[in-house]
Amino acid sequence: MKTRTALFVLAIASTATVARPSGWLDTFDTIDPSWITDRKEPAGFASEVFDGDARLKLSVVGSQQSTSGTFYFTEGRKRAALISTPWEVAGQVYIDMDAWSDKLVRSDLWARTGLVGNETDVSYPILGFIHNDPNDPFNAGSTSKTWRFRAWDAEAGGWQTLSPAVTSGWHDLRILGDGSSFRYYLNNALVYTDSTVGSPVQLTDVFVQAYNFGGSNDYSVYWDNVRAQAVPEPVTLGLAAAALGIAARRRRR
Ligand SMILES: [Ca+2]
Ligand SMILES: [Ca+2]
Repeated sequence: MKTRTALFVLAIASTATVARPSGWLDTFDTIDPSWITDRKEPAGFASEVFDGDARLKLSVVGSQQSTSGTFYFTEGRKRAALISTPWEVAGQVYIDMDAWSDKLVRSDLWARTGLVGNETDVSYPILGFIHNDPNDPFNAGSTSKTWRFRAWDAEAGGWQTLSPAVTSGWHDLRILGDGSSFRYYLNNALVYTDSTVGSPVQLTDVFVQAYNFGGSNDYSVYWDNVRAQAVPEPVTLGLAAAALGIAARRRRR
């Protein structure tokens, strides 16, 4: 009877894991209509074959820079992803340091946590890269431009420059929200932990954004395999393990 009780607990725990929303993975074979403009529509948000596969090509045209203020210099789209904690937002971005050596470039993967339609306690975890001169950010001709990976932590003062050096090629970006922190991973290595994440921390949206520096500074960035998904709940797994342990002990008696 007690073994049955333990197995029942296990069944409940397993069900809880399975019943969590599974999220989505976007391979950009086409552009899903769920992607909607955020801040300002970029010059291009299209599916294009690049490096052997269909990718998202996000294009910015300097002459189309917004006249409504710097807030709208950020251009891109967002897609809803309603997933309770713990969640994971990830994607791959291609960086071409040679092609962009004379360009100002910035593109990021964003997440939004909080309640839908309510900005109270909202957080925007962001992971991306930039190429510009931090002391002369809109000057493409500056000889002091640098490449940086960055994470956004509002409570820590904004952009945090990450230690890994930028290299050309594909990079895996991942943000993990576990309820008490946002953990940032670059190419599967933990590079930043934000422990001031507010509450609630339910994931609501995922964004792919670029920045319009104006002038004649046009560029396109390729993204692929952008995804939002629930990750296994450690507490639930712990419950399941405990139930298994109880069942095993009962059987031994
Ligand atoms: Ca693809
Ligand atoms: Ca924070």
